[in-house]
Amino acid sequence: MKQQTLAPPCYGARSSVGDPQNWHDPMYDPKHIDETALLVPRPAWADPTDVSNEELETRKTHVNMKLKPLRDSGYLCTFNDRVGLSKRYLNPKGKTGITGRGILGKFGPNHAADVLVTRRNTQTGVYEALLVEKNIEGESCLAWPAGMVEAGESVPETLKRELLEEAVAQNEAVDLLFSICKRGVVFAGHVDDWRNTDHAWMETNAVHFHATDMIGAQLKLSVQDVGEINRSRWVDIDRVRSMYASHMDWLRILRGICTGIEKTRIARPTTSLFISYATFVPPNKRNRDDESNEGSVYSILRSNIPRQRVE
Ligand code: RP5
Repeated sequence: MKQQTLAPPCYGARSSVGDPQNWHDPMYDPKHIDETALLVPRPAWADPTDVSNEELETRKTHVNMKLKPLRDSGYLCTFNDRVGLSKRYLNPKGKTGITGRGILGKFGPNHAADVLVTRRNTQTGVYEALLVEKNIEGESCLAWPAGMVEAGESVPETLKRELLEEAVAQNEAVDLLFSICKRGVVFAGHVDDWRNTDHAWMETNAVHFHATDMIGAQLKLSVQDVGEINRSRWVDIDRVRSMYASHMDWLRILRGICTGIEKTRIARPTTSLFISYATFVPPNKRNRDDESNEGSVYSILRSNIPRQRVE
């Protein structure tokens, strides 16, 4: 996983993790990194360093695609770290080699929203994803437009704000995209982000919108957030090989979904493009294990984008 092998340069190399789920491993000797604690004055998005578990326990985390209070998640554990035994909320995907928050703002889950827009290129017939080239330490990395859910914001609000900041200009096509092109939640849960630590991790809602031919043609590429994004562009969905954090996993899911859209389009060309995701999930894949996986596309019909606040 990236959260055990990659790290922003300011973290240096991560300590060895061993069995990621064995928090009581006596050999585990993680580094403590809390860059956020050094910021003066403390930014509004950051927890105070002494935030208590009592304060964290009511915050929401994803368990099997559903938001639950941290206190009901089972992530609280007595952790054997270098300063002795302490009770902490721990990264649900296991040890990372780093304690503290790293460069994340909140202890526990840090909530984001990712907007996954696809279209059919009417000239080539190819299915395309609306991606950004994210500036990561001076290098361009392909990613879906995305960002943190800000205080007081709902996930749908974040999705639209981030799409407009990172990928397209506001016009009627954007409003139509959000009002009539929403297909479903492709993923909701923990993200394999290189900033994650044992005590702070990214979670997201990755929501898919498939633009009709007309809306897809009318979306105008534009980047406001030029500090973080080098450019936005439509990319052939079959030609992407690697992406930021867990983004490639969602693109792979959408390849299957676009195949389903194409089959429906050819079979019933005059009907609406709306089809259910379940239509193209192979029945042999729909077993109980898949359904219990966090973020599984197979649970899509049971999930909604949360309108409630995530914290
Ligand atoms: C990832 O970080 C999420 O999937 C999302 O794409 C992104 C949000 O963080 P920022 O890019 O806004 O810092 O984990």
